[in-house]
This record gives sequence, C-alpha cells and structure tokens, in this order.
Amino acid sequence: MVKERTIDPAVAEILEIAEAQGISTAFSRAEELKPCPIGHKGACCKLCGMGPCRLTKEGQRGICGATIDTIAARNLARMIAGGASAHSDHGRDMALTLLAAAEGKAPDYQIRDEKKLLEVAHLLGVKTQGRETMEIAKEVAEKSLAQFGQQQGEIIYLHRAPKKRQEIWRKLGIAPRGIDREVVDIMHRTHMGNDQWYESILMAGLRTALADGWGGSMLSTDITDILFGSPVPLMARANMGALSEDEVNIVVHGHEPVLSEMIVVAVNDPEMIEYAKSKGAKGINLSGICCTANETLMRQGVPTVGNFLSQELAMITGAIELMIVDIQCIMQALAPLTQQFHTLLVTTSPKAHVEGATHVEFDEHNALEIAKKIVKMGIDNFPNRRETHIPKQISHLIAGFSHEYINYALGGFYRGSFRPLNDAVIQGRLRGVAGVVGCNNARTCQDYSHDYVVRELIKNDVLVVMTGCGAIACAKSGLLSPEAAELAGPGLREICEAVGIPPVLHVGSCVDNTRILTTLSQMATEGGLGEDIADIPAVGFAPEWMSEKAISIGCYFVASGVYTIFGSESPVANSPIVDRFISEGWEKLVGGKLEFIPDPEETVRKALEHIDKKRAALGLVEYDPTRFGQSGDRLMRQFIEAMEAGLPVSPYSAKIPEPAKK
Ligand code: MSK
Repeated sequence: MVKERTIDPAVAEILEIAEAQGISTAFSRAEELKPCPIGHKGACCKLCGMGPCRLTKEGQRGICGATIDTIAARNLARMIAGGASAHSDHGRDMALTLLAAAEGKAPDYQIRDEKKLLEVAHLLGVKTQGRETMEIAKEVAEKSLAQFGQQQGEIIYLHRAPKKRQEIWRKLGIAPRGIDREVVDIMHRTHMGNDQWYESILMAGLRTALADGWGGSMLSTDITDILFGSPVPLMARANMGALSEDEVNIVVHGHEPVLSEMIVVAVNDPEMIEYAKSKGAKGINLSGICCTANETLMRQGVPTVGNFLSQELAMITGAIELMIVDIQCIMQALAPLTQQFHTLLVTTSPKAHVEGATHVEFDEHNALEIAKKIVKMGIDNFPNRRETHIPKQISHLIAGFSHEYINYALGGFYRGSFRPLNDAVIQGRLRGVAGVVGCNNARTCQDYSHDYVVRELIKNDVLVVMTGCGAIACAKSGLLSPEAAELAGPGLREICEAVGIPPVLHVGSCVDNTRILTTLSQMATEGGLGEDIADIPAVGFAPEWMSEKAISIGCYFVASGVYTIFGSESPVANSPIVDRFISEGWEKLVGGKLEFIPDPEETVRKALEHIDKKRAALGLVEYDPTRFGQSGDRLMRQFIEAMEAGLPVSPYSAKIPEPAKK
C-alpha cells in the first residue's frame, strides 16, 4: 500500500507509476528484503575470518569468546566511527578549499563572511590585527587542518562548550585529542582481540562522536559560512512541483556545497541560459535533494525537490536532464534508473564513483569551468526528454536560520543575545526546545514520524530546530512556513508572531547540527537555565534515522548532555546491558542518554516528561499554556503576504515566475 510508505503525496503519485511499470525503488526493495534479525539488533560479529559469529542463544559467545555485550558495543562504536569519518572528511575538504582560496589557487571562491572569519580566527588563536583577510584565512585553514591530525591535547573547539561541560569531558577522559586520531582509535580498539569491556568501548565511542560534533562538523559549518556566507532567512519552495515542464532541470544531490554553489552561478550565466534556449528549453531550473539541497536552499533559496527517499522518484518523473552527485546518501539504484529514463547521472567526487554514471571529477582550482561543463551536459540532454510526469505538490518555507541569526532575531542588532529565548523558557512561554534531525528510513513510512513528532512538539510550546532530511520532510508538509504558527501552542505562537519566525526553524544540513550545539552552549552561558547544556529543558530526536552519521550525531548530543531519542528498534537491542548503559549509564556519566523508541507517540510523551523534569530541577514555573496567547503582533504576516504576492525573495528565487497560490 503506497499510503503506508509515505505521507508525501508527490512521492505517492510517482510510486503508483513506478509500481504500475514494475520499476524497483527503495520502497519496493524494503518490502522484498527483510532485515537480518540477528545483525539488526547488534548480535552478529564479523570482525575476523572465523566468523561471522551470530549469537542467538542466551549466554552464547563468539569463537574468540566475545560476549554479546562486547559485540554490540563494538558494532555501535564502529557506526560512530563511520559517521564521524564521513562528516569530518567533509569538514577537511572545506578546510582544503579555504586554503586553496586563501592561496589564490581557487579563484572562483571568495571570503563571503569576513565577520565569521575573524570570529573563527579568534577561536583558533589566529592573530588578526594588521593582517590581510587572505592571510588570516590561510592560517585559519591551516589551523583547522591541523585539528584533524593532532595527536595530543584536545581539539580547540571544545572551548566553545560551557565550562562545566568541558570539565565533565576532561574528568571522564573523553575530550577528543584529534579528529582523525579518535576514529583510528575506535577502529583499532574494536579490532579482534582488543578492547573487550563494553563500557570502555562505548566511552571511546563518545570521544569519537565529540571529535565529529565539536570538531570536523563544527569546522565544516564555520568554514562553509566563511566561504559562502552565513545563512539569513529567505523564502523558498519544497517538493517535486519545483521541477519545470519546459526548462532544463538540473538537480544537485549529496552534501558538499563547494560544487553546488558554482552550479548556482553557472545556471544563472546568461550564456548558459541562451544555450538552453537554443536547445528548445525556456531556461534552466535548478533544484536539490538531501543535504546539498539544504546547503543551497539555506544560502541561495534553491528549491528542494525532496529528501533521501525521494531521490529515485524524482528521476522517475522523467523530467530531470542531469543529476549531479558529490558525496554521501547517493543510492546505487540511481544508475540503473538512468537506463530507463533520459537522466544523466554525473559523479564528481574521487570518493564516490558510481558504476554506470558519468564521472566529471571536481577540482576546486577550476571550479566554475567544471560547473559550466556539467550544466552544458544537462542542456545537451534536454532534446532527449520523453514523457514526463511532474507532481504539482509544492510547499513554501522559510529557511536560513543560522545560530547567529537566531541570536540577532531575538535580541536585535544592538542587543543580540539569547536572553529573550532563555527568558521565554524561564517564564514558561516556551516549555522547552528540541532538535529534530536525521534521515528517511525505508523501513518506516516516509516523513510520518518527523511530521508527527514536530506537530506534537510545537503544539506543546516546544520550539523546534531542524536539519537534514527531517527539515525537508517538514518543509514539504508546510511546518517551516509562517502559517504553521497557527498549529503552535499559545506561548510559542506569540513568539513567532512577535519575533517573526516560524515555530520550526531550518538550521541547515547534517553537518550543521553543530549550530544546535552552539545555540545550546550559548543558552547555557547566557544564564538562568543552569550552567550546562544538560540543565536546559531540551531534547534531541532522529525519528527516521538510517545512516551511521545519524548515530554519530546522536552520540555527540548525548555526550554534550542531551536526552536523544531515535526512532526504530535499538541496534544493540540483543544486549540489554549495552542498551541500558547507553541510556541510564551514559546519563549518570555525561547527563545525556540515548534511547531507541519505535513508537512516535511514546517518543513525544517521554520527551515532554523529560523537559518538565528539567524545568522542575531548575525551579522554573510549571508549564501552563493558559497563561499565554494574547499577543497581537503580526510581523510574520509580512512574510506571508510577500509569498502570496510572489515577490522576489532571494537572488535565486527571484527568477521564479509564478506567484505562490493561497
Ligand atoms: S542527507 S545522512 S539521509 S539526513 Fe544529509 Fe538525509 Fe540522513 Fe543523508
């Protein structure tokens, strides 16, 4: 039943077509291919050639004598290492691009946010006085790169955390020494015959996750802002209705903005547009999928056509001339689809080749030229377009909430601070705050859990920040629009109307979860909500997680003191000891805990319970929504009216011709 697989009508529409034509998708394959019941719950060890050892009976051990607890802990730690590597390697590439730009070897890139460069320079201990911008940028890039290979001490960005949190990490010996070092430590530690105590393995796992969150990912976010500008709110569109019937459709997919930012420049080049017209198209229409989409959405207002589970369906519309992929979350199933549809699949990263795709290797030294070459390939493919089926669904949203902007929006230019946010929590106008992040998972109904959890949270006056595919899910269902304030509880609604923000804030891509860490740190140091992230009435969610990156993200939130709830069954369920340790055990040690709860209703209940417990511990007034809801401010109305009038709202969406419908 298509309805049980997705709540997105556009995906459902294309799924019907796929099914009628016998086209395989992740949705159909998930039905055909049941998960291995042993590996799924952490009870399979395949770390050496004597295995795989599948422990199915009580008290059973692997051939080497490994217990279920050791095996489950090793499996989870390796997932953290996999996720941390992916994020951090992305961060390294951003630092290398900054270095190339600063040395004048990547002339198509500039420093777009000098203020942020100076802020990061200060954090990294780079002198700024009397120095040229590019000189500072070069040293910032070099110092950032050194964080990856550092062997001793602790990574510099830990100093961004509240003092109390830093002390917890040091006391437990989980302050990361260097980003790469922690990943290698896990791979070594979990090798056959090494660390056999689940607690020790899992604490090392937290250290690796911290190296991701407060290291590789945080550097990535900051350097991306330096190179491409820190996001500020802009209006954009989401879902497959963003594909065009009469223009060349080019879709960017993956994670890194280094190429996609150049693609934005290339598709707006008048020569390219003329060339598209010469091939019978009316112009060029750019859109995105997954987190590359989030990057270009946040900064340029480029529409997103969907999240992780939408990637094949977008191709099945028959309307995409070219899909450019860089790294991560790219389904191998895309290449076979290009044999049935005219779409050209272009890979660009030396780390992500796909058999059956065309490879055009990206090189930041020659960025715009390569971007134009790829766009031209898409234009040349336009005459090959056959029958199309583009769903009409489109939603409007506001994206671009960097933590700097949240600070500014709440406090204003001269008094920007987190004071108003803290005060709102203290007064009970906001019950608490939540980060809802992560992927889609073909084992659950696409977008359902994201949508359910977020609706319930805002109804209960919890301000929600979102990233990744979760943010796209809620963008598609309209929760990132100003009108969604109508669905919020009375206190949150008042804030949205007075400040001019939606109740759900899009803060970026997977690596940008670090914006949430920074926001929580600033809330903790602002005062009134304790002295540490763990004191704040806050929760984290990944309702439809699937990637190792999500596990790493979840663990760095836990290690930072946040109660974090994942949807679906626990990947360590067959070891009740490990399952308890990552929840109660971690909570005793670091203040945050990780739980896997498949039922979305239960996740919301437990989250609100936790928020109320934290409020009580801080001595705050009990949450009472009847005290609020009298505000008359309607600043958000301006955004709504601009949308309805189809006014130009960002450099990119200014070219969108049709006015938004009511
Ligand atoms: S893209 S890691 S499916 S959020 Fe960042 Fe989406 Fe998850 Fe990939």
